[in-house]
Amino acid sequence: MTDIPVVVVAAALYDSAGRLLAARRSAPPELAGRWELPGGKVEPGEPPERALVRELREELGVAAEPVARVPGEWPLKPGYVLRVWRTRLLSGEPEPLEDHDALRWLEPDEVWSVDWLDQDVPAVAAALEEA
Ligand code: 9L3
Ligand code: MG
Repeated sequence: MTDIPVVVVAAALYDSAGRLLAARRSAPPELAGRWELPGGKVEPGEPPERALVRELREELGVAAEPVARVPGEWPLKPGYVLRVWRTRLLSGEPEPLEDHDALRWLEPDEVWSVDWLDQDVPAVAAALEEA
């Protein structure tokens, strides 16, 4: 057992039109159907921003660049915390390659129209404040 939480990194990913990407989880069953900021776990020794770039390539097939950390940290299941970066899409059109079954680009007035994971609600709100 360790006290050090596993960091889960996620992207507030914006396109050039200023729309925010939401991704619908396909697993695990208790989270499936809910929407999240895409991302995943940092591997041991991996810099978090590199982990974020890797996760977006694996999950969505895109190249993206973290621009700024969103201040704050949000608890997930025990032993896990969520950190978020405002992230810019560099190339590629996101596709749900892994762990998701739908993607949506949200206009600013649509951001609260999807059923975000409870854990992601404060993170999305904080990302919008930084916009
Ligand atoms: N999680 C919550 N919000 C997010 C992300 C990317 C992840 N925006 C939670 C879901 C899982 C855990 O973190 O319980 C690990 O995420 P993943 O590796 O299954 O994406
Ligand atoms: Mg993931």
